[in-house]
Amino acid sequence: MNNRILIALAPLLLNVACATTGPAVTGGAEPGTDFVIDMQPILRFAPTPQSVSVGDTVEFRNVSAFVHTVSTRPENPEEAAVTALPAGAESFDSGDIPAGGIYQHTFTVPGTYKYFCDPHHGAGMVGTIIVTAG
Ligand SMILES: [Cu+2]
Repeated sequence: MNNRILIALAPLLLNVACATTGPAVTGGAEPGTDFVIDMQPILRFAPTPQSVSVGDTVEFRNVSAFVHTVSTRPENPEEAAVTALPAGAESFDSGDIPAGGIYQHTFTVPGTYKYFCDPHHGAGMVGTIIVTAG
């Protein structure tokens, strides 16, 4: 799969003293990143919705002090309401992303994706990505 998790521990360790504002993910996006979506301290993904093209890689960056996830779980009735995947697209789930960590996903099937943060979707932390062909 194209999913990969890159845990950046350095920003986490460097920002323990300013946890009230959350550590900033420092530096630029990883090579090959086409779009960046932040996981914000106010429990929101931004920007959302985000339009991308087939083959684009999105880097989700946890710029907050909380653990977040980037999840799709159509098989779970409770979470199906905050999940949408185009026909033929496989679900994806980052697992826990610590403060300062990132998660990347490459979108290979066009259509509309709705994803959520596992601990915070009840607070409205949901997002939409629209993938257009070519
Ligand atoms: Cu969250």
